[in-house]
Order: sequence, then structure tokens, then C-alpha cells
Amino acid sequence: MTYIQQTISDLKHTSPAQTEFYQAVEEVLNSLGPLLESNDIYQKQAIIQRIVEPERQIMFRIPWVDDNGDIQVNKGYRIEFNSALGPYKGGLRFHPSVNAGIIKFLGFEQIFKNALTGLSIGGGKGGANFNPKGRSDAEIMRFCQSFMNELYRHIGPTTDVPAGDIGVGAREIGYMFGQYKRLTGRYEGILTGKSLLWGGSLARKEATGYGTVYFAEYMLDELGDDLKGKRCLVSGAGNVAIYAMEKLYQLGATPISCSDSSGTLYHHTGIDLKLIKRLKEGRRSDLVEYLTSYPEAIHTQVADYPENGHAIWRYAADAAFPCATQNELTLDDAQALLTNGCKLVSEGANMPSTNQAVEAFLEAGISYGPSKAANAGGVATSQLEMAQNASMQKWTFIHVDQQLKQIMKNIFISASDTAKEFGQDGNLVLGANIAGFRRVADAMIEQGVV
Ligand code: NDP
Ligand code: 2IT
Repeated sequence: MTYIQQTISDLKHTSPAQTEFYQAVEEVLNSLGPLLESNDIYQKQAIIQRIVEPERQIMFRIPWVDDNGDIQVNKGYRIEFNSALGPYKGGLRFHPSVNAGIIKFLGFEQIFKNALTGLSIGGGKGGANFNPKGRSDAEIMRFCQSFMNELYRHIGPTTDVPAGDIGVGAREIGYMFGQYKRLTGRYEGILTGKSLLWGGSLARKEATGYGTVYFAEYMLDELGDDLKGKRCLVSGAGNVAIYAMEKLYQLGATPISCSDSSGTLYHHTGIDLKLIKRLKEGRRSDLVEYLTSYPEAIHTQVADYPENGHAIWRYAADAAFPCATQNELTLDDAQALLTNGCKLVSEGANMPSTNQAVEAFLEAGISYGPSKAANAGGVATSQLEMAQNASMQKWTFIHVDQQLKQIMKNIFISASDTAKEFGQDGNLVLGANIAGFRRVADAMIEQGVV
């Protein structure tokens, strides 16, 4: 058995039924061979065994009362995975699919993503199996308050600083912040993604989507190309997708698709982003409503997706930006993209491509920006929010955006140079995994067996 097989086999015993977590571990470990062969310190220090085991996992009950007066119970999570580089940092996801394995894979990815930013942030993640769809504002507030009634004792501005993720935006952050303040009496930077009125950072809302597109620009720049005139498939229609589409338009590209949990929207002449913002940012309507304004656009329901894949990746395009959720791009989808001439994939979502799809992109030699590198702009800008909170400053949009751009450039250079160092020029999966892992592992070694 190789050490990868051994690690996954051990994890299956100690952490059963956590499929997405095994997938994330396998993807990282598969890249580490050349590093581990070049230096046996990581094996001697049992870094692999230590790094796949979270420092702490918290699971809790979230009881709350719905608008009918009925009691609802959800399951809450916070995983404090690795603090070698700084306080635990990572979002909270509210989605019915959330379970221990999903939060664990997200927390694991977050360790290396945060390391790649070059900033002082450790890896964490949390959330609940709560479905915000169809819930009133009052229900959302009561749920967030109940969630914070437990979470508050585990977080702090120098220990663990959560943020948003799927289903958690400025509104939910506001309700959770309010409840933390009421419980503790302290006004401090325990969450990022806050409103601009009370401690949030300009450009945080835009940062993940913008960052993913900046990363794509850096990949293309390496080839003497840019995004101008490129037709782009974007999936998702939430925070990350919307601001990826906005930046694409700003750089002269055309986003021609987006998607949500009901289906895929394709608009040959380009997505009307103002309309998407109207449909999604406040009301969270289904994308099919777009057809009322644009009957010529095509909407495909999930039930009509191709077997083993997703309708969105079957359209011809120059580039793809998966910005919805994990495993939304399969091997069949990857092959369809490649056959139709797609030359670049930059991942806004976390682990949107299956490991087989990633292999297909690497084999084809296209520009492929893996999520932990390409979507790190969100968490990096969260750290800029923390810096502003700690120093009681407020920076301009341009100042934050410039730092975001520089951080995305540094991440690209770090992944790209590391790939070259290990003789795999252009393989940003290997480059990002080794660069992120090495920083965390070296810090762990210096801090002793803790
Ligand atoms: P949002 O909740 O704002 O949007 C999520 C979008 O994806 C929605 O359009 C949603 O559809 C769709 N979606 C969610 N789950 C599914 C599913 N199971 N099947 C199909 N569609 C789905 O979340 P974000 O935009 O913040 O997050 C999107 C991705 O980006 C996630 O993978 C997240 O982890 C990642 N990410 C987010 C960061 C951030 O700063 N927010 C930072 C880095 C990564 P619907 O509208 O129907 O709900
Ligand atoms: O996946 C992610 O990087 C996020 N959801 C953002 C985390 C953060 O702390 O801003």
C-alpha cells in the first residue's frame, strides 16, 4: 500500500462516510510525492497523519422556532482544522446538504488556501444543514441567533474568525454579529463579510469572484493572452458567480451562462447581470424567471441534465468558471469542455471539479486554476477586513482591490514557481498543493509536536 492508500484507508476507519473529505485529501496527497521524496523530514515528523486530523471539531444542536410556532432542530458544525499559521479562518455554509464530511473537506482545503495567500491565517470551516430557501427574514434571524448561542463560545478575533459561504451573506453575518454582541457585550472583529456600515471592508463582497477572474488573467498573461473577447461559461448565481461575471464584463469578456439549484441558464449574447442581481441578491428567485425578460435564452432544468454531468458545461466557450458548489464538473463535463475548445478553467467554488475531471484538464495541458488558489481572494480580503478592524482603519475600494490583485498574482507566481521547481511546469495543482502544504508543514515542525 502507498502512503496515500494507507492514509485514506485509516481515515475510512476513523472518520467513516466522509466521501468529499477523502476526495480532498487524495487530491492534496497525490501532489506531494516529489516533495516528500526530496526531504524525509515531513515523514519523520508525521506531518501527513497530523495534518489530516483537525485540531478540534465542534458539533451542536440548533433549536429554533419557525413562523408557525413549531420547533425546528438543525445540526451545527465548526471545525478548527489547523492553526499553525494563525487564527482559524473560513466560512460558514447554510445548506441542506451540509454534513460532517462536507465541512471537513472545506476545512481541509481552507488550510492550504489560506497558506497560499501568504497571510497569517489558519484553516477552519463551519455551517449547518439548514435550508434558508423559503424561510422568512424573521426565521433566518432566529436561526442565526440560535446558531450563535453555541458558536460564540468558540470564536474570537485572535482565535477563530468565521465568514460567509453558501447561504450565508451580509444579512446572516449581521444577525450572528448582533447575537454575539448581545451574549458577550463585546464589539470586536469575530466575523468577516460584515456590512460596510459597521466594520465591513470595501471589496470583500466582490473579492472571491473578482479574484478568480484575476487569477485567470494571470494564467493567460503567462501565455501572452488575455480575457478580452473570450466567451465564458460561469456556473452558480450567488455571491461568487455574480462578481466573477461583473469582472469578466469589465475585462471585455462575455459570460454566457449561470446556474442555480433549479437549473442552467444560457444566453448566447451574454447574461444580463443587472437582471441576475435583481433576481438573486434580494429575492433569491429561480433563474427560470429570466426568460420573462429574455425568451430567447435557454433554461435547462436539473432533471434534464445529461447522465453523469451538467448541461452548463456542454456549451462551446473559451473559458469556464465553476462558481456554484463541489463536484459540479465531472469527467464527462471536462471532456465536453475540452472537445468544444475550452482553454482555461478557473475555479471560484470549492472543489467544483471531480478528481477525474482535474486529471483530464492537466492531461490536456489547458490553463487550470484549482480552487484553493483561484478562489483565495475571498478569504484574503477577509484578512484585510480583520486588519482594518484591528487597526480601526477604513481603506478605500481601490486600495483593497489593489491588494487583492497583488495577492492573487503572488498566489499564481507561488504555484507556478513551485510547479517549475518540481519539474512540472504549468501544473498549478501540484504547485498550489506543495506551496500551501510546505508553508503549513514547516510552521508545524517549528512549533513542535502540539
Ligand atoms: P451563494 O449562496 O451566494 O451562491 C451559491 C450559488 O450556487 C447559488 O446560485 C446556488 O443556487 C448554487 N448552488 C448551491 N448549492 C448548489 C447545489 N448543490 N446544486 C446546484 N447549485 C447550487 O454562495 P457563494 O457564491 O458564496 O459560494 C459559491 C461557491 O464558492 C461555494 O463552493 C463556496 O464554498 C465557494 N466560495 C465562496 C467564497 C465566498 O467568499 N463567498 C470564497 C471562496 C469560495 P440557489 O440560488 O438555487 O441557492
Ligand atoms: O471558502 C472560502 O474561502 C470562504 N468561504 C471565505 C472564507 C473567509 O473567511 O472569508
